[in-house]
Amino acid sequence: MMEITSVQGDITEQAVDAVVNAANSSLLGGGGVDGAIHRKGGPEILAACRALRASHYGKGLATGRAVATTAGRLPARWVIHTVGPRYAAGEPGRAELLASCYRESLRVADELGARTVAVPAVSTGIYGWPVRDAARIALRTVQEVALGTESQVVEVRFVLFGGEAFEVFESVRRELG
Ligand code: AR6
Repeated sequence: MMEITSVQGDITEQAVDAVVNAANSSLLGGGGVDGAIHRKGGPEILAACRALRASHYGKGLATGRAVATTAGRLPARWVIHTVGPRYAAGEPGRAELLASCYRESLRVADELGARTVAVPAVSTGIYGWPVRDAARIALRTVQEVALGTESQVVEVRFVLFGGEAFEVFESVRRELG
């Protein structure tokens, strides 16, 4: 049984098996969640990302995909890096890519044997996706995964940075039932 929960807080402080990072295709760091994860997790994460680039992702990680590294000094054991799409109104293909971020991240989590996973609101910061729309896509997708697979993951915890984003997620949760 996969439970979907949500909290307001900082994803780098979550005591879970894996945290999902809203990365970019370079995997070499950035601002927002990505910056916070690398800052708090320390250089081991960047070293692992560089190694992944050298071994498997010479051209970078494609949008909608996910890949795991160590979590360095974070309380979590793994960071699952995913690349969200930049928002562009009227391009439905991008919603599918955003959904793919959650599906792929949870698939990787299951492969790792993670039981608890913290996820941010991918694409809703620097990539500009409106929170309510992104929340609908994120929650629907995770609900589908929860119903459709035999995953070892028992908790998917949405971690919303601000009170406003948290309230929007809660209202979408009520809306979706
Ligand atoms: N914990 C939880 N949520 C956070 C945290 C945190 N510590 N910090 C920010 N957020 P963003 P994106 C929220 O910009 O839109 C980077 O440069 C934030 O309020 O982190 O997918 C990457 O390298 C927002 O709601 O990710 C990429 O280049 C959400 O996390 C680009 O940004 C996502 O915001 C990715 O942009």
